Formats: sequence, C-alpha cells, structure tokens
Amino acid sequence: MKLYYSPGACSLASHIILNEINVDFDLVRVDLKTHKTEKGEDYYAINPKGYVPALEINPGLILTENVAILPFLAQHDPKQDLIPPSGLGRAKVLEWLGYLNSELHDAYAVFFGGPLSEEAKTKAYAEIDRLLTYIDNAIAESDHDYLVDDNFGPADAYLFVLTNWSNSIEHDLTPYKNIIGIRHKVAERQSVQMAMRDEGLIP
Ligand SMILES: N[C@@H](CCC(=O)N[C@@H](CS)C(=O)NCC(=O)O)C(=O)O
Repeated sequence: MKLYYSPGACSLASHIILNEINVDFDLVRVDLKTHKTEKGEDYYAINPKGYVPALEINPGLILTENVAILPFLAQHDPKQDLIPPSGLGRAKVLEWLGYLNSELHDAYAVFFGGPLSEEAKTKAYAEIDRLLTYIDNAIAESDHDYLVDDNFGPADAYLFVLTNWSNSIEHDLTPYKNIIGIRHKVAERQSVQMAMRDEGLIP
C-alpha cells in the first residue's frame, strides 16, 4: 500500500493506523500548495480531489476520504481489535468518524484557508470550543478509556490528529481534560511516535 500524506495533516491518522496493522507501506509526501508529490508528480493525476489522505491499495486503485480509509485500514487484521467487524460497535466508530470529519475537521480547517479577520477568528474559535465541549462531555459520560470503548481505534487517532492543530492555531486545549486524557494515551503509542517521527513532527 502507499499513503499520500502531508506532514501533520489529517493523513497522519491513516499513517498511525498503517503502523498499527503491521503492513508494508510506502509514504509519498504531497506539497499541498503546489499539488506535486515529492517526486514531482502532478498530485491531481493521482487524486483528482487534490487533498490528502489518498491510499493506493494496488497500483491504480486509490481510496480517498478519511471516513473510508480509516475503517478500511483498521479492519485489516481483525486480531488487532481496532474496529468491531459489524454491528452497533462498528456503527459507533463510524458515528465518531463522521462527526470528527464533518464537524471538528471543518471547524479547524477554517484557520487553514488564509488569513482571518479578528471577528472571523473569534467565531471560529467559538465553534471549535462548542464541538470540543460536546466531545469532552461525551467522553466523561461514556466511562470508557477511548472514544468508543476501551480499545484504541481509528476515531481516537483522528481526534488526536485534529486536536494537535490547536497548537498551530494558538487554541487552548487545557479545559478539555477528558480529551487530553485520550490524547496522552494515544501519544504514548509506538505507532503514533513512529508516524510523527517519520513525518518530521518530532525528533
Ligand atoms: N474530505 C476529505 C478532506 C481531506 C482534507 O481536508 N485534507 C486536507 C489536509 S488535512 C488537504 O489536503 N487540504 C489541501 C487541499 O484541499 O488542497 C477527507 O476527509 O479525507
């Protein structure tokens, strides 16, 4: 398999899950400004949507969208227990992935679309805080170690990656104790340390 990624972007979640499932894979860095790969290929020719992540499963067979790639990778080896194979447990993972993708990801993305006025910034921070408050409360009420159950899974990797962005937009995560609790557990995983090192995010 081959993952098209950009350092620290949402593709980091797929990178983490690839490390969890012990498959051989290649990484290809994409410059999201020029839409060229590190080898100078036109990225639009690989993924016409232009964004990362894109997963090449076999030559010419590309899967895109976080909500598709993450469960696809997580189900690769059922013994790893990264995602339930079916039923309500799996639906709960998809429910979180959908929420993170369509709500929280979009809320952070506002900051990456170019400079914002002070008024727009205040509004965008408030929206992130509204969503994080919901997530933090949901974790507190669930009494589980991770978002869905007591096992680490793709939704936790995605939450970790999105909330990393608070750092680059000078957003304060400290009120969200339950999210921070999950972030600490996720950060300690070897798969996460390896992915962050390989993307040049940590030494
Ligand atoms: N709907 C896509 C969105 C992916 C996305 O927003 N990727 C960002 C990085 S986190 C990106 O590549 N942005 C650059 C661009 O859109 O050209 C998904 O969930 O996979």
